[in-house]
Amino acid sequence: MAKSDNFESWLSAFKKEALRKGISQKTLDSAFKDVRPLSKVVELDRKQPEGKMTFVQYRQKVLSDLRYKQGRENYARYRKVLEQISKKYGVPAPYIVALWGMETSYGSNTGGFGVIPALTTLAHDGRRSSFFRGELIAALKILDQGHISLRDFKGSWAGAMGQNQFMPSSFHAYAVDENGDGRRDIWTTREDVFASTANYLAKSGWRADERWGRPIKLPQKFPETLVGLEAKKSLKEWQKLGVRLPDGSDLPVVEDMSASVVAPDGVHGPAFLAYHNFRVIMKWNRSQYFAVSVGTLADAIANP
Ligand SMILES: [Ca+2]
Repeated sequence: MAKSDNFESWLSAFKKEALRKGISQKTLDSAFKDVRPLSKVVELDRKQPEGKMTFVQYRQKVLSDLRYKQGRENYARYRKVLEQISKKYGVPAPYIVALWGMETSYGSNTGGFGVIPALTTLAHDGRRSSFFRGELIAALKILDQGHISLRDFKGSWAGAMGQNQFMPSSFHAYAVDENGDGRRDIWTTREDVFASTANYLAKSGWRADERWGRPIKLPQKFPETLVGLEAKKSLKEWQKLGVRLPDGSDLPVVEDMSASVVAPDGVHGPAFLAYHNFRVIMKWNRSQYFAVSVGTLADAIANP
């Protein structure tokens, strides 16, 4: 294939760019020693599951009993440090734990691909090369700054790294050195993992005194046109339109709060009020399935 024939020339041009952007020669020499495109990564990139799963199927898969159980256990185990971080960043601890659980099953499944080979493959491959080229530069900067050794620089096939699966650009924007050892270590230092997640949410506009949303019951014949993040109304208006809590009782009266109605499988499936923080979770991952699941898991962790 022409693609692999020209890999060496692609790489040498890329290295020149990286040098110009301030990456050290030493880092480039070690990071690209023996790096070749990984066919497994190209294969996985071509085969990403599309959104064919319903929300109910997705939820069943990602919110297993085990995930709930481990969420509560981990919340109890790390409660002290979680509450300190929660206070400092203004993000309730159960959301930090829920994102940790959703991303890597509480740190147990962080991905075994070398970040540099994986991102090199995707930057060279062409499908989304300019995005991954930027991520590869950002990844090299992480090595240059000494946050992690090359040997331990692991992530998903698409370059999402550590226990909260930050892309390298998110790492630079949001990762923090919470334990003060000079390294932002989202791979093995729990304080850094938790604080980096909290910082991401805080910087994305999290409102400390609001929840993500809540499950609701829609009235018969609720119009589809009112479903979705575009339609924003006060809780009072939703109440007037017949929206109720799941047990049929009235919505809470909070004067200045607006919400949207989210119903990922349509008006006859599960429905939710989505508050401002729902949109913040969607900055982390632009999927309503994901955001509802994070909120649901956080609620379950907070109220066992
Ligand atoms: Ca640290």
